[in-house]
Amino acid sequence: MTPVDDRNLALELARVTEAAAIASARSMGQGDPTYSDQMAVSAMRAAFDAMHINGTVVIGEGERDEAPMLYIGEEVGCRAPHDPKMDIALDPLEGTNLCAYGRPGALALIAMAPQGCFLNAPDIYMKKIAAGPVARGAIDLDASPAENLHRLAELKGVRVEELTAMILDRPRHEEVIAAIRKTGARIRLIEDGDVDAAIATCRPDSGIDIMFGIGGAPEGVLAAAAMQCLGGEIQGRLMFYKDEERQRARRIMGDRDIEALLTMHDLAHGEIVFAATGVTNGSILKGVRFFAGGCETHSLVMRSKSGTVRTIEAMHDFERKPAYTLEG
Ligand code: VTB
Ligand code: MG
Ligand code: MG
Repeated sequence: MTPVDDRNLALELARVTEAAAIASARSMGQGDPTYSDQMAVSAMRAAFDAMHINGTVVIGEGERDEAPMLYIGEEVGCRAPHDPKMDIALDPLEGTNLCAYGRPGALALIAMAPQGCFLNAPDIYMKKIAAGPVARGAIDLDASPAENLHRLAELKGVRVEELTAMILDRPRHEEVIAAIRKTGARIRLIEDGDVDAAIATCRPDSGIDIMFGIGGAPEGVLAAAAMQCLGGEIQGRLMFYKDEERQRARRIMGDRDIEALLTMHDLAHGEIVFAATGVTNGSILKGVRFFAGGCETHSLVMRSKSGTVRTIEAMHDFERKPAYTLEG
């Protein structure tokens, strides 16, 4: 892929996340997560058709027999003979409940890289830790929350009490939360959306310093792709609660040690392009805002090679873009 292609593709990718965000944002607050997800998936699927890539979904909506669109292994894009072969990790609506109940942090997400750059992660849980650029090489999934927080405070030149950790509000996190509280660090508990949380650790204006906890493994790959562009660090380890999950991991991960600590490089590497569009207001991006005849979207577009991080505020005109309307 030439550098020019790569750069253009990054912008094209934002058009695809915008389409998914606009479609799902219309369902905000309807209380129907499945419907919100369907809106995002079908809009994203349709928008891919215009992209000049030979894409293969590697992190997607599920196995072929359980997901009608954007399933793992599905080929997307124009797929002309000269179009670049790309692997795609996506989550058309990360935080379906957030969108369905109008809560902050829902995103439409896509990462793209040359073949073989994303971990084929099964759709199970992953324990994760993530922090921004100053923490590169300094956080450790196997160390205690206290140790990680003290290291980070030192690197940031602040007191531990001045750090903010973001973590999914789940009973499974009771112990970690107690350990963080003991250090005096501040906590923001979230209902869903740990990709948003991981990205937030890399954005100085988010007020979030570190993310802990167990969330989805596919979301771990997406977060790693984003963090390769942003310069932060994430580590993960697959969590197995059932034997069937181990078997599934072995099947899709081949020779890899399924219990091993997964570095950011293991999760995602190579020349990654990443795009995210806010569906509901979040810690990094504003959500979709509708007005007469159109809407406004906020997206993040970035490439790991250049490290350029663009925020794109776009105005969409429904008259000239009927695909974005309820009728289209
Ligand atoms: C995780 C997290 C996501 O759902 O997958 C979580 O990574 C699932 O955890 O951001 P539960 O089964 O406890 O809900 C999200 O929060 C939303 O997709
Ligand atoms: Mg999803
Ligand atoms: Mg998700």
